Amino acid sequence: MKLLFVCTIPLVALIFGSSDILAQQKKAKPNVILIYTDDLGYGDLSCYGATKLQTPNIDRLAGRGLRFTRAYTTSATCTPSRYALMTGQYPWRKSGTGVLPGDAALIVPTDKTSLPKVFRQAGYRTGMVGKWHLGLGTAVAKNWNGEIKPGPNEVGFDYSFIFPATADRVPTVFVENHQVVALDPADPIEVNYKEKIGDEPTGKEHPQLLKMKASPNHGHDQTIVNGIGRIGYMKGGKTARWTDEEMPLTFLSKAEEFISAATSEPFFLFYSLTEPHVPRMPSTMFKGKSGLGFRGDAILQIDWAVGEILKALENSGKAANTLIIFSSDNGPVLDDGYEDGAVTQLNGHRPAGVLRGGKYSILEAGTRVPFIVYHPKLVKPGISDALVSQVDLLSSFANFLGVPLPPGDAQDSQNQWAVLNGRSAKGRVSLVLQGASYALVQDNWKYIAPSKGPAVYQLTNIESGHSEQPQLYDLSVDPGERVNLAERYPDKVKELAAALKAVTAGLQ
Ligand code: NG6
Ligand code: CA
Repeated sequence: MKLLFVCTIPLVALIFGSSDILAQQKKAKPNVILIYTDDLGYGDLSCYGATKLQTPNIDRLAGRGLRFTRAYTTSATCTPSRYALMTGQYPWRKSGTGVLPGDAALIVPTDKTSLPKVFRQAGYRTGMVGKWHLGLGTAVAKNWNGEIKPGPNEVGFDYSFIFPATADRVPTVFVENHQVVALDPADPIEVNYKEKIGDEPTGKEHPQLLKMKASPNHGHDQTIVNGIGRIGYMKGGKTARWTDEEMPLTFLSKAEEFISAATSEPFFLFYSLTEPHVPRMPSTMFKGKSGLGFRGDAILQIDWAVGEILKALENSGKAANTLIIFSSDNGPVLDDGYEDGAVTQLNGHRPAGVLRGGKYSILEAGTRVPFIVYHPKLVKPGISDALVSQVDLLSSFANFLGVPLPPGDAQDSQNQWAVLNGRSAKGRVSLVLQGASYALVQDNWKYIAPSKGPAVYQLTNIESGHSEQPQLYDLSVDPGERVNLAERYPDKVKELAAALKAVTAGLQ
């Protein structure tokens, strides 16, 4: 069949002209949108069992698409998970891939394969809108007022509209391609993570100026922007600073523009939402809507944005050939720096669902995340219990699009295309997780390597999973990791510890 296809192309090309054929071939490739949320938990969506809030648009994706129950990010925080997504490499193989400050240099290599480059090589137009958090420029010291590079464009995106780090870190500005948006050259930006610069009030010195209180000891009490204390100090760039309440609309309109600009070429859009990461400051239309505080409101805001993207696809006639992946970069946290009602108005909502732990944790809730794949034709709908990791997206799309990977690149990324499209239920044999410690999931077993540290993180009140004893759980009957079976199955512990060691040899 394949041979026949290959042989017929030149003949048809002779008749219709080869550029038409190429256009035809290009057209058949699906557009791909990766919707990536920030700190959304396994139990935060109604299609994953939440009852205290409803997410009808995401539920619609899940209902018509493939909903995974055992999909993981590589890490329990943002930067490393995103590094793995972009490179196809476990982040702990490279030092300096932990949560980055807002002035960090780019950590993704520009001379290697990346997820957007795979699409680009297959003839796609690639775009990124939203949270970046993988560093910009070649050094911490950089001129925010000139051309800021390398960044997402050098990693493989033809177009980018981002904010540099997290919404709680300075500089609180958007960067479009290489330039800060709406910057007044007469009011240049300076950023400092070591000491206060400029004479603007900080959250620490002037807490009465804050519209949302910073939680004690978290450190979100430095430069105040839009009434919210941030991590880090900045001065200047007054006209360029964002208004948090507008953020979802800004990102959505940039995503919509990117979608509607696509004509003959297929596109890949990395739509990287900031919700429900702190500071949660939803738009007025969502404030108070969930009854669960601003965190719940932010989740409703995500659902709305997903609905708007679906509408944009329908309206532009692109819905029939667009594949959508929806997921999160790490697990949930309630108090991550601000008193925003997430704790006091939780109202019985369970952000982690049945899982134990949360963001930062090596327990399941740190890295097991919602993961939905939808395409009206290519993806067989249903529920998949296959083991998959986000690090696999790179190889899976490379395989699907026929893009060869240079040897040595994307070394941890496995081709799981048949699993992602629902044709196979057999996912990975094993994967490595990074949080408070390291863990190996193999079949239904999870082994957590012994580590030292607090059992519960004091600031966030999250169980870390630290234990000086090995931990072994049977996730098929105990996804909540309640019963440590390590003493009962010492041989299994040995086997999995050795397997983890083999993968992580040379760990940094
Ligand atoms: C932590 C911050 C937290 C959040 C996180 C990054 C403190 C005490 N807490 O260090 O508020 O910004 O980093 O989150 O500084 S992530 O989702 O981008 O990984
Ligand atoms: Ca995150």
